[in-house]
Amino acid sequence: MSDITLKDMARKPDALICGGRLCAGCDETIVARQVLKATRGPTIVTNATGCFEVSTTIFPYTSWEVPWIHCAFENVAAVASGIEATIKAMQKKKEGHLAKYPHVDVISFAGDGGTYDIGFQALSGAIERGHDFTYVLLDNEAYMNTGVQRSGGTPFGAATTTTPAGKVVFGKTETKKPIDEIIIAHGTPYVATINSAWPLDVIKKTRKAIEVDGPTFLHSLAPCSRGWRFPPEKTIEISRLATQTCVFPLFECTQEKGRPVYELSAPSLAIAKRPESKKSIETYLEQQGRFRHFFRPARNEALLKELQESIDTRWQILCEKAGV
Ligand SMILES: Cc1ncc(C[n+]2csc(CCOP(=O)(O)OP(=O)(O)O)c2C)c(N)n1
Ligand code: SF4
Ligand SMILES: [Mg+2]
Repeated sequence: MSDITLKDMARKPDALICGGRLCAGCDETIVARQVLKATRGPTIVTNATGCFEVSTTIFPYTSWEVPWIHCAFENVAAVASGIEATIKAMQKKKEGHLAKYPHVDVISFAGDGGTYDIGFQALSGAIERGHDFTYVLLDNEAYMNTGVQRSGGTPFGAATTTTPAGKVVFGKTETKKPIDEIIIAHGTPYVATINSAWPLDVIKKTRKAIEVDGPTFLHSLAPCSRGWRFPPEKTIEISRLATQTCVFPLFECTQEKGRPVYELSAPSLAIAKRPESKKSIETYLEQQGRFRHFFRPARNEALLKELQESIDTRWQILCEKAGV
C-alpha cells in the first residue's frame, strides 16, 4: 500500500453523501462509503440497476460527489471496461483532461442479481480481458429492488417471494453460488470479502484492490432489513454475526497477474479475520424473518444441521487453502 495511512483515508470527505432514499439501516450505502474512502483521486463509478442505484439518484437529485453512470443490469462491467480503456488511450496520447492524472480509479457497484446472474457475462469478460477496475458486489442475497426474489446469491433455506417457506418447500432449495471461487478461477489478481462491521478492513482491502494493476473483486455482504426481515438498527450486529459464525468468512486471495490457468489451484489465500470462537449459525439465523421457519412452529433440526454442515465444510476448505 502507498504511504497514505488508513486514518488519512478514513478522514477523507464522503464521495457518497446524504439524501439517498434507501431504507433506514441499509448496509449498501454504509459499505459503499467505506469503499470510496480508499480511492486515490479522480474516480468514476459505474452502477448496475438495483436498490443502490435507484435510491441514490432519484431525479433530479443525486447523492454522488464523483462522476457516476447508471448502467443496465447486464453491463456494469462492460461499461467500466470501456471507461478504463478510454482513459488508457487518453493517457497514451496525452489528450483530454484525464491524461494528466497518474491514476483514475474505476469502480463498479452491482447487487447479487446483477452479479451472480444477469451481469455475470460482462463481469467474466472484463476480468478475462484484464481491465484495470475494481468490482464491488453488494450482496443482499436477493433481488430486493423488485420485491425480494431469489437470486444465485440467496443462501440455502432462505425464504424469498419466489422461494416462500411453507408446507411444500422450506425456502430456497439450492445453495449459494460460490462466486468468489468462480472469480478466483478467472485468475483475478485480487479477490476479497468485506464486511462493513470492520470499516478499516474494508478501506484497507479496497485500497489494495485499487492499487492492483488489473481487475479486482470485492464481495461485500449487505444485510437488508426489508428482505431479511430484521429491525433496521441491527444491521451491523447481523453483519458481524455473519462473519463470527463463518457464514461469511473474511478472506483475501492474491495471485500473479497473467498466471497460467493450470497453476491457479495455488493462489495465495489468507483468512483476514478469524473468529476468536466460532459461533453457531443459530445466533445469526434466529434474528432474521427469512429464516423463521428454521425455528417455528418447531425447530427444524434437519434443516439447521444441513446448513451448519455446509457452512462448516466451506470454512474448513477455506482454512485448508489458506494453510491455517
Ligand atoms: C434486464 C433487467 N431485468 C430486470 C430488471 C428489473 N430489476 C430492476 S432492479 C432489480 C433487482 C436488483 O437486484 P440486485 O442486483 O440483487 O440488487 P438489489 O436491488 O438487491 O440491491 C430487477 C430485477 C431490469 N432493470 N433489467
Ligand atoms: S430493500 Fe434492502 S437493500 Fe433495498 S434499500 Fe431497503 S434495506 Fe437496502
Ligand atoms: Mg440484491
